[in-house]
Amino acid sequence: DWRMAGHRGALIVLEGADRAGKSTQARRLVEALRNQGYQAEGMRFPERTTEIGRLVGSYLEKKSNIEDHTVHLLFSANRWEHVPLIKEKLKSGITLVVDRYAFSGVAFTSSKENFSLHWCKQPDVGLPKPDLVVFLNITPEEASKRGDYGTERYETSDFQKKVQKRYAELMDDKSLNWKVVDAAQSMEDVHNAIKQLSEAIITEARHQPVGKLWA
Ligand code: NYM
Ligand code: MG
Repeated sequence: DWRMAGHRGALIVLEGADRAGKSTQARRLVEALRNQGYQAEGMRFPERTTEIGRLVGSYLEKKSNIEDHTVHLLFSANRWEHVPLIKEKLKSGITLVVDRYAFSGVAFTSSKENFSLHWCKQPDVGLPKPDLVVFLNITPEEASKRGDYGTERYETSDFQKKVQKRYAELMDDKSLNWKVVDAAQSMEDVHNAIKQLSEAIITEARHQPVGKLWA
């Protein structure tokens, strides 16, 4: 069966501002793909359980302060430390559904004063390139209807508006397979849209080598 061993899995990333529904949709996608007979696993960044991840987690929870450039590099290092695992999984035929990736790294840091998009991208150059980046698009107004933001760093509507603009700039890069999904639709409709995009890319990616991001 074409879903079985011998082909690599696809690298699928979900991006979007806070409250767009990424984590819920990532979970549902993994579940749906498995039900269709694909091998699929979830992954998220930041992955707060490693040593680097704990530093980042405590920064986000405002339990520590880390200089802005430094924390940007730690977010990136948290992805790089997972690259051997990512490559291994893809090679063994597992499709990875990743909740945030380098695009979050760039969109968030470059929303701070005096950080260029160019500088922010550099540490992540060469990471495994996603076969598909789904952008869950939600306006700040719709996001605010979903209740208050949390209390972590960056969770204010002013900052989130800047983040949205940076994502828009990143989506101008046509070397990446960006797909925008309207996240204001029902959870079911969003899920079906993502599932359809994902199944198509799994078929397309299986005979192609994994690319290098921004390289
Ligand atoms: N974030 C996430 C960054 O600032 N840089 C990064 O590289 C990544 C992956 O962390 N507000 C920010 C975006 C989020 C926060 O994400 C934590 P989550 O998905 O709520 O755990
Ligand atoms: Mg969050």
